[in-house]
Amino acid sequence: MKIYFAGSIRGGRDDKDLYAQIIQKLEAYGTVLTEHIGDSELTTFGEQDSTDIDIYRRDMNWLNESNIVVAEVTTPSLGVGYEIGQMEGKKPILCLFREQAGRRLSPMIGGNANLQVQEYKTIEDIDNILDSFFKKLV
Ligand code: 6K6
Repeated sequence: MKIYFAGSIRGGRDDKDLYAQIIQKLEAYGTVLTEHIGDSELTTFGEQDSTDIDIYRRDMNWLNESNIVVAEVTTPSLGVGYEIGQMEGKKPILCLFREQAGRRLSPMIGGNANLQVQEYKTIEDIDNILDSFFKKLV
């Protein structure tokens, strides 16, 4: 099982530690192609030695070769929205949104019946969400 984990980079890195925790949980279900998204060293400026063209090509290849996409969508990110849109209807997509005062999910994600959107409050809630998502796949 190849898993593409999507999370905000240039959209803001406030949730980077949370991404790392989700990636760790996802590793119980398969290979996460995008482990770097949880890297605490990475800032909104991103990798110094890759060009944007290289990053786009590499990520699109990984997206196409993945079996499923899991996106953490609490921090709004153009890149994450684009990745979800590109894979919509092609493979199962789980979107995780953390309930927080003052944050509302875009209707293009929250109102989209092609996506599985799950709201959660704490990292502990993720275990059950992943469990039922992966059970439904088989
Ligand atoms: C790596 C880590 C931090 O910065 C980098 C270099 N930049 C990127 N590397 C890999 N994937 C990227 C990078 N920038 C964006 N992406 C892809 O877009 C990821 O797959 C994320 O899911 C998504 C984030 O988009 P933005 O718009 O928040 O950057």
